Amino acid sequence: APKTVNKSDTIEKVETKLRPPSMYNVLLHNDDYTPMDFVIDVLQQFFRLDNQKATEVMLNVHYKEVGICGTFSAEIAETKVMQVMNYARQNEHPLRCSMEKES
Ligand code: TYC
Repeated sequence: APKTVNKSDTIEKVETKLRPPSMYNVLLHNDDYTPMDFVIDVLQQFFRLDNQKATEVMLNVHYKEVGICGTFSAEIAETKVMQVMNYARQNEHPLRCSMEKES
């Protein structure tokens, strides 16, 4: 933010415009081994989707290889990715989750 300063070094103006945070899509990736019911469980637990919406997102990923589970600020998106990856690892499924900056 530009600061304009006069000759006696008194601050005349500081830009105070606020920008909305960059947003990130959290993505789920298809694989051949993770059970469909486990993916539905992940979407309900970590993304608060109801059973119908979770099933729809899971099938979209199954057929199209990748799909969006939700869109969040950077910190929340990072947390979701970690939660999903940890939960998948604990249950010994190869499910992958990642994030991308929203266009
Ligand atoms: N392809 C998996 C199966 O047929 C199901 C699946 C869906 C796996 C979505 C991962 O992100 C995923 N059991």
